[in-house]
Amino acid sequence: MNWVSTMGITPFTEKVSPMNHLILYYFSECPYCQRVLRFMETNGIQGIERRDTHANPAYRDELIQIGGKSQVPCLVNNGVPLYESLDIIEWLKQNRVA
Ligand SMILES: N[C@@H](CCC(=O)N[C@@H](CS)C(=O)NCC(=O)O)C(=O)O
Repeated sequence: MNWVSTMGITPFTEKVSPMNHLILYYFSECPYCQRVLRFMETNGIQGIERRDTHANPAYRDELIQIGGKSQVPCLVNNGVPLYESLDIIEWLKQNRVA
């Protein structure tokens, strides 16, 4: 237990805690997805599964099931969807220990 966990924030360490199953739905031509992917790359964020909704239409269907729409990027945290690239980046900043 540390200050991060007492605040209910799950830190990104080298590997995201197995408590959090994080999936980023995206497709590579999408500039908003590129924004999120670039942020992840620049900040060395690993441990987020990537599901390309153009390469695999089943992932698109899955995203619609989870979040009600096919918009990407969408970060799904333990089944809870978060849309909007800037909100995703903000969430990543808030939940990451530098
Ligand atoms: N404001 C959103 C825009 C996201 C967006 O417009 N994504 C497009 C792809 S670039 C999209 O998902 N369109 C609907 C679709 O493809 O089903 C963000 O910043 O994430």
